[in-house]
Amino acid sequence: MASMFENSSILRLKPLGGIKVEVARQSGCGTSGGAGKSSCGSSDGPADMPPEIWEKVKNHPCYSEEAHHHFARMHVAVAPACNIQCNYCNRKYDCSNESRPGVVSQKLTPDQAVKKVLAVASEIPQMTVLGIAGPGDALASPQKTFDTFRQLQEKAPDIKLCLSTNGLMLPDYVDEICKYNIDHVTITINMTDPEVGAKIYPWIFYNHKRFYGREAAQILTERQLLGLEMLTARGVLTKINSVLIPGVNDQHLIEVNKAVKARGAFLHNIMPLISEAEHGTVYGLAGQRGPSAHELKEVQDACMGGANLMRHCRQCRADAVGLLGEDRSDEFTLDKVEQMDVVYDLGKRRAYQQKVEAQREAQVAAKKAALLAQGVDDGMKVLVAVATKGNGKVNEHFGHAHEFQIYEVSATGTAFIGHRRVDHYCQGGWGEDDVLPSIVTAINDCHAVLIAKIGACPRDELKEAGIEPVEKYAHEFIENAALGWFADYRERVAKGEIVHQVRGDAAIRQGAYLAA
Ligand code: CLF
Ligand code: SF4
Repeated sequence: MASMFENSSILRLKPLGGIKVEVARQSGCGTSGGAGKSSCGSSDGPADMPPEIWEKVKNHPCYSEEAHHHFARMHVAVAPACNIQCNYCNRKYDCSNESRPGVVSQKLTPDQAVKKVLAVASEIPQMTVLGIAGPGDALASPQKTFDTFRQLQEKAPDIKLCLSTNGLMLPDYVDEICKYNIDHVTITINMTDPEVGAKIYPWIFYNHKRFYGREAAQILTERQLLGLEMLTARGVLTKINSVLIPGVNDQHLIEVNKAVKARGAFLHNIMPLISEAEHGTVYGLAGQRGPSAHELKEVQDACMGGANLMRHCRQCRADAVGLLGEDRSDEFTLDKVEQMDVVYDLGKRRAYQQKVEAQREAQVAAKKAALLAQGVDDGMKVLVAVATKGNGKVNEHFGHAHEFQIYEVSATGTAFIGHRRVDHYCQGGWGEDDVLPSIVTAINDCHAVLIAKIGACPRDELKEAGIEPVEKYAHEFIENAALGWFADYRERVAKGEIVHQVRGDAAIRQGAYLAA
């Protein structure tokens, strides 16, 4: 057998450049690196990216922050095998309540997967993206993966196809990816330095041989970066997922961000390590901790100005169905799908998408009007927490929220900066008092919480903690509501009715919650 280096792509890295790299660089939503531009998905849409790129991302809930309020994705678990070992992965562990990559309840054949996708598409017109993200690696089971994509391209041509891979086999399948119009590919890249990689990957299986430690990491990083370059050259949008592992790759991810930007990555999604002993992973058993939200934000902020950052990832299961942050996979188990009367109604799906378009236009107009009302920018910036159940509106009751979305607001605009998961306060008719302090802690760096409704008890407790509960903007668009509240807040400060206080990030520093 030829040596690894003869066979590998290591020595064949082509120089960067080419028209597609240029497109990606220009197009990213937010290359400016300012706080308001860090996350993909400006609702301004085509104004800040070429129309052909907007067309690809506008209905993709992961590639557009704004789209994730309106559109759903689903994953089908057709790819059980993997060709590398990550120290944070254990696919044997399964729990239907667990939400993290690699976890699934049912593995599917391509035919079963296609049936399920059509069933979901007929029930959920907002499902616009089908992803294959495991539970192993999509390209370690290429026949199953591409058979699924091939069938779907024929039977559901309006659904965007999305693939997630560790990148080891990516260079070998770029042609196949393009053949099936897979417009979006995610590569998990946790390092570009094999010394760091050796602490994350004990082994890889490549060219019929197992490689260990530094050598394994060297092959992996070179294959990943080559695959990224090849996709960029073919005009496929790529997102890089990186798992932030404190003490292992936290500082190094800044280098990773630069390396992937240089190769045309569209987005960089830095996610916190999920690590618990009961998951049975190497890291979990060794006591390797995940990052606090503050540590995560610090690394994300340090990457500003590089590849555009995604901050709204919910670290989905490999069989997730629904809007990001919700999981409706229970409604579409195989036995339920078998009983369903599936009608793939393209007209119904298009009508939903047109409705969203109209809503988006209204949302942009409302935001513009709210910005005009802000007056001079005096540099004041605050965070607000928002309870929403979708459609980009403040439309969730405080007690029903299982997460709060956090927006930074200033006179120049709003920026989504993350979400905070919480336990439900409302337990079917009564409030769970034990839960309230943890919710207050989770959002205690915010000046206000915008909700559709709130009861007297949590209202008082929030006020006591200096967080203003605001129902006034119920069912309004989030950005409009946040800007409206902010204008009112500044006016009260200007009139001397209240004193503006800079709220600290004590909760974040305590690591009281994670961003995902
Ligand atoms: Fe799935 Fe991934 Fe496609 Fe999205 S998820 S394959 S790009 S359709 Fe999205 Fe889920 Fe985060 Fe992935 S929220 S884990 S980034
Ligand atoms: Fe697990 Fe994915 Fe890593 Fe494979 S590449 S070991 S499936 S996390």
